[in-house]
Amino acid sequence: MIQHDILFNRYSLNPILTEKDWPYCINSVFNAGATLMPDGSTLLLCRVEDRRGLSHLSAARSVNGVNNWLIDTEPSLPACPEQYPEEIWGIEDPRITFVPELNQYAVVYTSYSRGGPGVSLALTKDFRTYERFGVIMTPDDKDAAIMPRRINGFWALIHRPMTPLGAHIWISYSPDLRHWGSHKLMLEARRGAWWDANKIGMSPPPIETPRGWLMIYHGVRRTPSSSIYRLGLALFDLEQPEKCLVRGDSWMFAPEAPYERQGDVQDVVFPCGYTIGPDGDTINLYYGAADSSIALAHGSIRCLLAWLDANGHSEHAHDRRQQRKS
Ligand code: BMA
Repeated sequence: MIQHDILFNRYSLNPILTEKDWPYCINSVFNAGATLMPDGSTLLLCRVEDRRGLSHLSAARSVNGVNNWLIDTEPSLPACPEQYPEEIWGIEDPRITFVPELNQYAVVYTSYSRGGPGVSLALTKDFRTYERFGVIMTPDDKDAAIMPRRINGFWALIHRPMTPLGAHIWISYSPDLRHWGSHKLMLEARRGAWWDANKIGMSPPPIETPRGWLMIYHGVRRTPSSSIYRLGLALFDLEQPEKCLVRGDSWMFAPEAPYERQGDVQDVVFPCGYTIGPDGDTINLYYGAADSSIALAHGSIRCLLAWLDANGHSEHAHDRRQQRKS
């Protein structure tokens, strides 16, 4: 039997953070944004769901990014519905991008409004105080991150608006991080029986490589009993990121371990962040498991690109094959 490639190796002591680690009473912790701090330590900005069902964000810090987490004793980014009514039902799923031009971290998160989930932005230097920008993409929209540098003079935001025809990944541009336009479709959900049919979304922010922006995205397969959240790969042009260069056919990471298969929401792996090791190649991927805990898996940028070469197609080639089949 031919084995499938293993691109991410799970840390043997997963999950690395659960509700039991929390210094205050919560329901669950999952879907954390991640970044390296200037002192080399790892910061996770965790989605923490309280026992009303509403989420806020709290930081957990670790010297080695694996254990001995120092966790905020109170929410570091609570929802603030008095000032931002769109946060009435909490804030979720942060993606962190360090932006050298601003010398700040851009945190893009889902704000859960009465009108559905929208995309909000805050800037921070230290994950203790934040400058909030409020909603930058109206509902129904989520799975968003700012790119770390301007593209042709404009800031770029990757996001996932819902449309009646499906949930696809878009990119939008802004001169000032507040006004967004030039919306472009970046990656479409496939259709039919595919693992990533109908609903996809960017997972962590894209990784800049010499060959292009490498994106880990999730595909949601609806089944008669529930949904399965799996991960795939795509590569985009460095200066024209809406242009997909290669997209993998099969998924490359999926719920398999018990803590990914069972929890508040079964069969979910949902990474919102990663850090890159000192070798410039190792990816430490932090992912929410079954909406109940945070787990860690290790991969290699070089191996992901080689896998894409062997298992991917240019979107145009894919269209041609689909046309031939139909
Ligand atoms: C998605 C997001 C994630 C969640 C996942 C599985 O739509 O809301 O926060 O982890 O569903 O429930």
